[in-house]
Amino acid sequence: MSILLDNQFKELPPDKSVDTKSFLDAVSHLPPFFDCFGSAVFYVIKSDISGNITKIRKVYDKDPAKYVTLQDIVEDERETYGAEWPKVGATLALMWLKRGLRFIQILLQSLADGERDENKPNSIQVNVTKAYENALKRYHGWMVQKTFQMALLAAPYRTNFIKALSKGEEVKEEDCLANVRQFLVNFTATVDAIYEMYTNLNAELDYTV
Ligand code: 03F
Repeated sequence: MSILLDNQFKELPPDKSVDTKSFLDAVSHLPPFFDCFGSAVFYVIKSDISGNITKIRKVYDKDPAKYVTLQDIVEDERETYGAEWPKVGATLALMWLKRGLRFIQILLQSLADGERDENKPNSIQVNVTKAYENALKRYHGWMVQKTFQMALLAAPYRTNFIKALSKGEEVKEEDCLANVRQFLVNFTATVDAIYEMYTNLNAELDYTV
């Protein structure tokens, strides 16, 4: 079965609030996926994503009844931290986590849409670069952009990447891409909702690391 469909994100309610527990359960299936890439640079990315999930879960676990939605956490931290907010706590962790999720979303969407470099049809570099430029590049200084260049060179081939998404089974590319499209429905809606929340609460920051 597809690793994606085994770990689908939940459909959002009409008010587009994101249930904290379901969200944390769904995103926690992403980091183990990085182990199958093999290059050390993915360890850095995996740690960053896992670290942010842990930071949000820590806050949630303090009082699950109080923090039912992600917005409950962000609004509570706005009260608690005053002038330090939003560059603090789970608010900051989710700010960065959502950028990584946007990266993954754009990458998968681009693959599902069949975008490819005709000269290198088995490379996903064009898809990865598109995702990076849209989701992350503006937040990265020179050093981190170099790290990206390294990760880009270590990017798996399309066929291997698609195999990994299907847990290593031999599946037809078209079947796997159909699963990707299915996964993207709730995943995209969730990522969009988090971005919208950051805009509405004025919680977005624009500094580079
Ligand atoms: C800031 C920053 N985090 C951190 O400094 C940088 C980390 C390394 C980023 C390296 C560039 C990665 C580019 C991706 C290339 C991938 C090639 C893919 C090939 C397939 C923040 O960190 C902290 O997070 C925050 O807690 C802290 O407090 O200022 C704050 C303080 O700093 C980032 O820029 C976030 C990086 C997220 C990268 C996500 C990349 C995902 C890559 C691959 C996805 C593969 C698809 C998986 C599909 C799985 C389906 C099951």
